[in-house]
Amino acid sequence: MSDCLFCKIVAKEIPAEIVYETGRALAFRDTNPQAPTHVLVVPKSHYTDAAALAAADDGLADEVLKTAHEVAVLDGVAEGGYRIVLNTGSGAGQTVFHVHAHVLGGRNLTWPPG
Ligand code: DGP
Repeated sequence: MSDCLFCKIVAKEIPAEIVYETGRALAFRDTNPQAPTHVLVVPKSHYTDAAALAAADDGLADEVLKTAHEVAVLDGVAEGGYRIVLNTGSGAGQTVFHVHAHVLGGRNLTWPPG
């Protein structure tokens, strides 16, 4: 999508600190980090939200999830515990409508989130 921020990051039209990449997923650091590790994992193709990604039913959601776990391992937060968050819809705080998994770790994460 031409006007999508994360599509532009995938296309390298907008810079981002990329930490990991697979054939169909890209991981880059969030510009407004909420934890020492705060990385966003996106499918390289455009899906609006988690529901649309799940409906694609082609293994892409699985690849995004596995990439999120790999990011936690690479950033050294997997053993201490980390969180994967997919805000889905504006009512849940989604502000960028290209599905993305937040990978958060490196501090004590409380529950429930606000
Ligand atoms: P959400 O609220 O779940 O839609 O999360 C969107 C996240 O995207 C938010 O944590 C901030 C991050 N973000 C917004 N603009 C940019 C950007 O231009 N680059 C990067 N790396 N992250 C961004």
